[in-house]
Amino acid sequence: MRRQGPIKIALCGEGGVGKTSLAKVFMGQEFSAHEKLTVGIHHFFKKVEMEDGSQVTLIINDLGGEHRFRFLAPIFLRGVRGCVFVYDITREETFARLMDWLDVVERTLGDIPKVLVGNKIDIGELRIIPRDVAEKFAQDMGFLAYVETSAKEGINVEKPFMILVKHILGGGIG
Ligand SMILES: Nc1nc2c(ncn2[C@@H]2O[C@H](COP(=O)(O)OP(=O)(O)OP(=O)(O)O)[C@@H](O)[C@H]2O)c(=O)[nH]1
Ligand SMILES: [Mg+2]
Repeated sequence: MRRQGPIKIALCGEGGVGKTSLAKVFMGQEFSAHEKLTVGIHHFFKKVEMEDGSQVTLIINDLGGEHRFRFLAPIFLRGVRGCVFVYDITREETFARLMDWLDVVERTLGDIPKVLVGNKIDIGELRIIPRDVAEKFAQDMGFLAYVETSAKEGINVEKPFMILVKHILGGGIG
């Protein structure tokens, strides 16, 4: 089998939605209720094993969601092959502002594989965005999938990353 170089994936979304928490839990680190806001860009590295037994290194780029870091987006997105867009199911504006993130990514990278994530389902009683609304949005905007996650409870944390990698390596098969 052809040797596969590292695959770069970007985490996009507003401040406080749980991007860093998802990345850390995906890395095998413990969830922190006191995760600090990300200043600038962070990189995470993770080796994953595919179904055929081959190993692939993922580089996860994590950008602070606060608007003052947005000028870093072109650097943050350089070489990225797929994007995970995260919003918080309990905060309406984090869903509304997905459009801004889609614009930034599309302007920089064109149409690349993307997965939509609704995080914090462990506090589902505070949910504002109904699941079917997010699913429809994901379909309309050409996302490969919509996944609901909880970094806190470790629910579905690997799934969005694995959907992307499989798609990227399979050249189209999700
Ligand atoms: N209940 C709950 N809280 C979460 C979850 N994921 C993250 N949090 C909390 O939400 C807050 C923000 O999480 P971060 O991972 O720092 O969010 P972020 O998207 O990286 O934020 P920025 O770095 O500012 O862009 C922290 O207090 C986390 O503990 C989750 O699945 N459930
Ligand atoms: Mg962060």
